[in-house]
Amino acid sequence: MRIAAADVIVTSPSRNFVTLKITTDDGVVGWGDGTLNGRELAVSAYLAEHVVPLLIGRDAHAIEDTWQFLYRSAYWRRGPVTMAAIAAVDMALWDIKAKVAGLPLYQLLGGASRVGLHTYGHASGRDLPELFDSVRATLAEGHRSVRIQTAIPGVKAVYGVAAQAQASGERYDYEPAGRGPLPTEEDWDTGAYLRHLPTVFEAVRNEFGAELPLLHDGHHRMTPLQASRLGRSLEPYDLFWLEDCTPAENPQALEVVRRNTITPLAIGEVFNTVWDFQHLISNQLIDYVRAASTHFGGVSPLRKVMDFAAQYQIKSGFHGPTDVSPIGFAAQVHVGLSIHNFGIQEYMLHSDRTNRVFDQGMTFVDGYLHPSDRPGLGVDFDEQVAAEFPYQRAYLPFNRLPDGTMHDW
Ligand code: GCO
Ligand code: MG
Repeated sequence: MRIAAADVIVTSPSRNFVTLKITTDDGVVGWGDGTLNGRELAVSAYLAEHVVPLLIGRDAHAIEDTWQFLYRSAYWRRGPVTMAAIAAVDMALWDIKAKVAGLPLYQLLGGASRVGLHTYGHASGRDLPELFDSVRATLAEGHRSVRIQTAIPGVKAVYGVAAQAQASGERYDYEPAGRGPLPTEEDWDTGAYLRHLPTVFEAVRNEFGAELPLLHDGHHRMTPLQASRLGRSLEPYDLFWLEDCTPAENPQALEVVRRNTITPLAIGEVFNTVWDFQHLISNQLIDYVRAASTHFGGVSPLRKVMDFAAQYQIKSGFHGPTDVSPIGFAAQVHVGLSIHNFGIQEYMLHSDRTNRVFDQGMTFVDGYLHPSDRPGLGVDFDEQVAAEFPYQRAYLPFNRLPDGTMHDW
C-alpha cells in the first residue's frame, strides 16, 4: 500500500488548525494534526513544500521508517515546526494502519489498560465567587479534577482567566490567542502572584473540601527560587500538580524546585522530543509528562517517552488545550488508554463550529474519556465545511513587567 497523495488543509472554524490528509493508492484516507498556535502557516509550508513531495510513493505501512526518515534526513532536527509536521504524518499513517486493520488505534498500541481516561477541566475567575462558579461548572461538565487559575490584584490580564481574556478583545474557545494583526500585550507581577495564589487555594479547599484534585499552571514565569517558594506555600492544599513553574528551556531549574518542595511537578507542553525530557525523567525531577502528540512528533514518540517515564514511576498528563485539533487530541487519547502509566488528561472542549469540521467519535461519560471504537483515530474531517472557514491571522499574547521589561508569557 503506497501513499498516493498528501494534502495540507488550513481551516479556522473557531481557531486555526493545520490538517494533513494522506490518501493511499487503494483509497484509504488518514488524518494528521500539525497545528502550532500562532505559527500555523510555517507548519503548513514545511509540509507542503518539503514533506509532501517525499511522501508520494512511500509504503504507507512503514510508519517508523518514515518517521526516522523525516527526522534524520532533514539534518536540522527538532524544533516545534519540524516536529509538528512530522507529527501530522505520523498520526495520519497510524490512522491509515488502524483503518486497514479495522481496529481503533488503541488496539494496535496494546489494547485498553482502563475503561477510560480521567480528565481535568479548567476553572478560572476574576474573584472567588466567579472562580467557585467556574469550578462547579467544570465539575458539571463531568471532570473529576480541576485546574485553578485566578486573577491577581493589580494585574490587568492574567493567563488562563477566561472572563478577563474575553473582556479584553476577541478570544476564542477560552484560549488566550487573539485573532488580529498584532499580539495583545499583557502585564505581570510575580511578587503579587506569589502572595495571592495560596490564599485562593485555601479558599477553594475550604469551599470544595480535601478530596477534589486541584491543579495549577505557572506558565513558565518563575525563577527556581520563586517556584520553590510557591510549591512550598501550596503544600497545605495538596495539589495534584504544579505545571510549568519555570521556563522550559532550563531543566536544571527543576533540580532547585525539587529540592525545596514536595508539590508534584508537571512540564513539557512546549517540548518537542524525548531529549527535552531526558534529564528531567532520568533524574526524577518531574511527576507528569505534559507532551502533546501534535507538538512531539506524533503517536510513535509519545509512546516511547511514556515507556521511558514508566521506569521512573512518572505518568502522563498530555497537553490538551483547544489548540491541539480533535485529530491530535484523539491520537493522544488512544495512547493514554493503552499505556500503563497514564496519569490524567487535560480536556478542553472544542467549539461547536470546530466540531462541524471535525466529526469526533470520542465520548465523555461518567468522567471517562474514550476515543471510540471507530477504526483508526476515530475523527473524520469535512473538507467542504473546512473551506467555509479560511485562515485568520492569530497571535498569542506577550507579557511586560510594570517597568516595561519583556517577560515570559
Ligand atoms: C495549557 C496550556 C495552554 C497554552 C496554549 C498556548 O496548559 O493548556 O498552557 O493553555 O497556553 O496551548 O497555545
Ligand atoms: Mg500549560
